[in-house]
Amino acid sequence: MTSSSEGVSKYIEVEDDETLAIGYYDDDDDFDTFTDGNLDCSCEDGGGFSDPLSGEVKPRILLMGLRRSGKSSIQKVVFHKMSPNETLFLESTNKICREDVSNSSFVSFQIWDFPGQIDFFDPTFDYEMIFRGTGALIFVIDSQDDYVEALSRLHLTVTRAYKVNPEINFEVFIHKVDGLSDDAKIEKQRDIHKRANDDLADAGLEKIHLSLYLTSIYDHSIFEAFSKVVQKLIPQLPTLENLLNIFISNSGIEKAFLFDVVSKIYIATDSSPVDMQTYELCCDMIDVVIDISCIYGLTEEKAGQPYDKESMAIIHLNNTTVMYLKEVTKFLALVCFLREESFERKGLIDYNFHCFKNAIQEVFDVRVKVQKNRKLLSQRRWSKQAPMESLAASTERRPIGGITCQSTIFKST
Ligand SMILES: Nc1nc2c(ncn2[C@@H]2O[C@H](COP(=O)(O)OP(=O)(O)O)[C@@H](O)[C@H]2O)c(=O)[nH]1
Ligand SMILES: [Mg+2]
Repeated sequence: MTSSSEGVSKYIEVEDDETLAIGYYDDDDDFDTFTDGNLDCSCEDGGGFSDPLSGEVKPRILLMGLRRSGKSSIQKVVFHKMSPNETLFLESTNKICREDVSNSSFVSFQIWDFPGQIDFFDPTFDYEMIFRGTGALIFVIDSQDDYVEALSRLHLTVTRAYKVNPEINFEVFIHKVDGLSDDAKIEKQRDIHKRANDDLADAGLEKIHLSLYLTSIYDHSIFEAFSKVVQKLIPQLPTLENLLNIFISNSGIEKAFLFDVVSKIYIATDSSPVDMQTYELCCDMIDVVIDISCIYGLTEEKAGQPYDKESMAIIHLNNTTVMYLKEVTKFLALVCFLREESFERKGLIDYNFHCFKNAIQEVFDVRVKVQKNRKLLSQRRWSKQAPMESLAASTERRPIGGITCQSTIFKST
């Protein structure tokens, strides 16, 4: 193990950005969620579009597109562990399915699965209300089908949504690409991108940015695409990336991912590029850990979780690379790639990991502080009796300002 005296100490600052933190998380998502939260994946039908009075809702991710394009399959495969083949038997969706996904402190949103398409001219359908609280709109296009109608629907949906809420991230999944050759995939993506952008330009809306992804439920592409969509909704993403960068550069690690174990969405990675193979290996490693743990780790007498504080795994690949998985929180895992010679300094890596974990905790603490402060403000705002002076006083007592992780010292050799 490398002694701390040789180490280069680094202090990192975690800035709390109040404006970014606002509006993304539910009020009742408190510290418990970080340590002892429960997976909440209840499904309900389309009623209850209205936001709670507090105005604080999880960001919405809308799944839209023509019928049979694969929307429900995507949701079932990513969030319900349905096997891709089982989606063949999915019944068509006839009402909006709303689902809360609160796997961890950083992965918290609602997914709305739409039946076919919205009829924007139906007066009983309040699409303005839906778009107002939306963080991301995923438009699914079946790449194995003729996509002319899908493109005109995409244009209509995006332009309507943009008028209501210009902050929405527009994500286009060119889906079911499993049947296409690599060349055909690239060509389809280019063609759809060009046509969709031309349509927007004709309408004078070239400032709308569409992000395109090639996806299929039969490989990891759908998880990777969803990871990118979710990351855009995590206000703390730059801080998490920064922490990962510092962690890997001081530990001799080549690549690190912070994974939400339940959904296999990676919520952050360091700033080096991600290649699909590495991501797939991480997903496989998580599956191995959970499967082995479920089969051999749990006993009937001793109830427990397949993933807990003790969870860790080391896999030596035949190309002198080591994969190292460690538990960060009940729902998050860090998966690292490093060379065998770097892994000899495991003590240093573990020490730095300990610092990294503490820093994540501090980022979360700030978020909780911001939320509590906002909850207080919101309660006061709604209470007519509350005098303005006491509101100001309470804000002063509970400042939202940034914190400095002075305790976080990463070491390197
Ligand atoms: N080949 C292929 N088929 C898919 C994929 N995703 C979904 N499907 C199939 O597409 C059909 C329609 O899916 P569904 O989720 O019901 O579509 P929805 O109407 O948009 O919700 C089902 O038979 C799925 O098995 C994919 O990635 N590849
Ligand atoms: Mg459906």
